[in-house]
Amino acid sequence: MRLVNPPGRYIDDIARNTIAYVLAGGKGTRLGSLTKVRAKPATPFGGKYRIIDFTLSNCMNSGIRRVGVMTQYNAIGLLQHVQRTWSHLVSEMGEFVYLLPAHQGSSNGWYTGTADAIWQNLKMLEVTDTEHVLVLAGDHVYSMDYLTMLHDHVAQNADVTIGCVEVPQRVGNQFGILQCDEDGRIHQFIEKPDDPSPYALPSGNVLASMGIYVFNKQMLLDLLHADHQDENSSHDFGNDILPKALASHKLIAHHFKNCDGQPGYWRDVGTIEAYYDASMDLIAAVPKLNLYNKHWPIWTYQEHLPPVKLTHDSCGHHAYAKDSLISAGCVFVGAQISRSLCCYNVRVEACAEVHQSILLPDVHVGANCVVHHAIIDEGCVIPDGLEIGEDAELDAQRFAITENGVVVVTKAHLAQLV
Ligand code: ADQ
Ligand code: ADP
Repeated sequence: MRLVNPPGRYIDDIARNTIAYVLAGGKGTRLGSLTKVRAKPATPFGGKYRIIDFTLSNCMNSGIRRVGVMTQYNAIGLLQHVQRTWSHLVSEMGEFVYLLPAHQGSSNGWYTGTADAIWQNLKMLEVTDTEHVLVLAGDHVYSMDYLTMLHDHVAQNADVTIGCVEVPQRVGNQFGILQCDEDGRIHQFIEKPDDPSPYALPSGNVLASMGIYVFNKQMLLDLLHADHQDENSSHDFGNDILPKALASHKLIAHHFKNCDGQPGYWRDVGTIEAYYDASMDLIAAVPKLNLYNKHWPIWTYQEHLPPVKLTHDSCGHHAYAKDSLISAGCVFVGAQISRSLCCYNVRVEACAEVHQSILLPDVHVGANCVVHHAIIDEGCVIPDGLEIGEDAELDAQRFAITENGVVVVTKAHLAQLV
């Protein structure tokens, strides 16, 4: 794998003098059964990727090749994936992706909050020649050129720049909400307000922090130092560092836009519903997130797998797939797949129907099954004839089901079926 920067791009001095910290240690409890066995950033997404691939690919494509990834809960799969994907970086050229698991930082403990995760890994800042620090999250799905944000930060002479997008008021309580003047200077930062309505923009939306920040190095050190002294702090950027920094520092909002000036596509896939919706967004004829953009590749690691195969069953039923994303190694035998996303190595047997569903890697759907409006977790074997997504009451007893009726099926659920 050779990393190339998009044509006409070069790694400029600002990118070269930036290091990125990727926060990948949250518990991910809102993703429910999907994150019981793996860290949220390691959750498969988009067929062949894992969620963290988006942030790390954005770094590499933006020319930021010095990255630390802070991990803690259920980290084994995440560590393995990041290691496999980025082991080829050229350390002689100062490129690296360091894995920074909790318990190995300066205090030997858990990361108590996002700011504490960085505090415990300041060594990475000390040993590198750095002007700017980019703080990112490992659980967002988007393609973003961080260099635009860095240039904005420098041009505005900001101390801290916060990436932001407009979101509807109804989801405003899940985000840090910003209020700023026409020049983008932030006057208020309210972390996850119960009622976001007072902060509504003329569009009716609210301006949400994407949880990604550019800091001037010294500013970050000062802020973290002050935070560390504060016994009442939860050591979190959204709750502590940013609201406090407002009084004494210049905080600027950077609106995430595509190169055509339109609002960029960004999703925090922190809940099952957001994960399901973002996956379904990919299936659209013209998806808002373009995985096929050769100038902005999403890098990942995947084992070598055979091509997708659609074949008829012994009774002559043909297999078909429409409006779907199908990954390598999948085999469909006389089965029908529609509006679905199949990760690698999925097998669907005779006369089974899969509709509006996400099948994670290595799923096996038995003959005559119906899978509708569901997420089937990695490695699940659905026994012949089982119907999922047809009877909400029954599904709620056997599996997990969201408010919007997305059924989540894990190996643990299947083991309990008699
Ligand atoms: P949340 O996403 O709710 O809000 P948080 O749970 O702190 O914030 O997670 C931010 C990132 O840090 C995630 O990638 C998570 O995995 C990671 N993380 C959490 N705790 C960690 C720890 N102890 N050690 C290492 N990593 C950890 C934040 C901001 C909001 C903003 C949203 C946007 O606080 O203001 O609107 O992100 O999604
Ligand atoms: P639209 O219907 O305006 O094209 P999208 O398909 O982009 O909206 O997104 C679906 C819904 O999710 C919209 O209501 C959109 O405003 C909202 N949304 C956009 N960004 C986010 C986000 N980051 N997190 C949660 N919801 C979002």
